[in-house]
Amino acid sequence: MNTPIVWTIAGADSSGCSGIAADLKTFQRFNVHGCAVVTAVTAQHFHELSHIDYLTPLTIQEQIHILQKEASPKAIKIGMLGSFDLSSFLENYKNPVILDPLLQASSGKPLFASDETSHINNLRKLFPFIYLLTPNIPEAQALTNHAITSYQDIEIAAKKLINLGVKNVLIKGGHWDSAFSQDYWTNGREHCWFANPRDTKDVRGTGCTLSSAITALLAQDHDLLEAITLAKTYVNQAIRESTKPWLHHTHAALQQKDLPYAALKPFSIEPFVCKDCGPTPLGLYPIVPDSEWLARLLPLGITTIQLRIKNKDLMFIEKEIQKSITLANQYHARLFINDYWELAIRHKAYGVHLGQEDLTTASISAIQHAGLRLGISTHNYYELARAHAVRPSYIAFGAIFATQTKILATAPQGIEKLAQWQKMLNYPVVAIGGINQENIAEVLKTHVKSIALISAITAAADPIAMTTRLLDKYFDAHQLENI
Ligand code: TZP
Ligand code: MG
Repeated sequence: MNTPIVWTIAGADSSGCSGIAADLKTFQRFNVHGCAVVTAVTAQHFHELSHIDYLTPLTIQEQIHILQKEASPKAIKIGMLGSFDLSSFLENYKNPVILDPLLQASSGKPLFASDETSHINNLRKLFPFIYLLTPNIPEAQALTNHAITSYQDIEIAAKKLINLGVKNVLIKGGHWDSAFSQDYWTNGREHCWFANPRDTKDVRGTGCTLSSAITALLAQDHDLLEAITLAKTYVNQAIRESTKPWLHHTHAALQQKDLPYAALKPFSIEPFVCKDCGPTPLGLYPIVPDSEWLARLLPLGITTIQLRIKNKDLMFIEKEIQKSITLANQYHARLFINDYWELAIRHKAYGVHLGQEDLTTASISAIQHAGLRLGISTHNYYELARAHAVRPSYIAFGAIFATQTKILATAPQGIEKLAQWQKMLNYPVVAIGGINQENIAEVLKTHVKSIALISAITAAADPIAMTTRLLDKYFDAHQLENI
């Protein structure tokens, strides 16, 4: 694999907790090669900074100049800059630049050479070249001249920073006094809150690590929201596993407990947890377009099924939902209604299945409070964080393989990633997309307990024989697992 090169332009921290040291450890963890342009040397132990020596513009310029000759970066992270003027270099640089606009060390010492106003003006000059700015709340206040005392103030400050020229801003609320540590992202058109229960541990280097993890992930062509989600999960894990003043940089697999909740609104309390689907795994999970299919499949021993009707009039849909609920009840099967959550509530279906686009339009709390189960489709970690914020009854993940049934926005996920998600998540995972009689055994080897299928059943020459065969394969795999 081609290892991307990334740069950090930042200060050296003798304690090894933050600055270049944190950035290089993070780059290593995310499998990118990190080059370091040192702007300053700081004398620090874990809790105190005693001295800063800002390197001369010539020394900084020469590091950049020689690196440009054979280590051109796929992304750049900028931390402590002193008073060095990077604008003429950034003007000609086209890949993503992440600026972590440091103003103070954790110990409170200023991290700039000039007075604060000229330092802020120097940073602002760079804004038009910045893909992502990652200030904490005091930095966002100083950069915008806007006091922040509420979530709304954070949104206003972010907007101001966008108007000052940065393409994206992530304001880190980690230093705020609330039950959740919440970061706010916006590009001026869309926005998202990333929330985690606050960890009060006093560890250093979290900000540097977050911005360098995002940098590494962008260099690997992840989109920004995916990069933020993964970087936050990593930092949460590194904080949680730390027993020292420094972060525990680790290659350990990501865990659900470190995943942020991602939502359009900030959190004040833990999200409501959806009703679960009971102790019996969801199993083979056909997705069908009408009630006749339920009549055909339920007698075969199918215990979970989804009614997914697209492009039909509402009268037809409501009738089909009613018929399907009656059938499902008759066979004690778990019926999920795709999209039509209001009808599902009205007619007391077992559950609702929603896609990501529905998360903003459906009333999730109405579904939850009516006691219906809720399944959510996901295709990446950001979507997983969005789904996690509504604590669903299951997570559908796909498409595992190429499929003709749906035009996919993303490449097939593959078996390996499915296995990772199955390990990482406490939610029941439903594998979907391109699964059929040839590959179902391979999918079941990941230990997923539910397989959703459309065309393998609905486009089969003999759907009943096919469903029976797929059920046999499902139970064979589970018996093997239970031996
Ligand atoms: N979501 C992800 S892939 C997919 C959906 C609805 C289609 C699955 O259909 P098939 O025919 O089982 O590949
Ligand atoms: Mg939908």
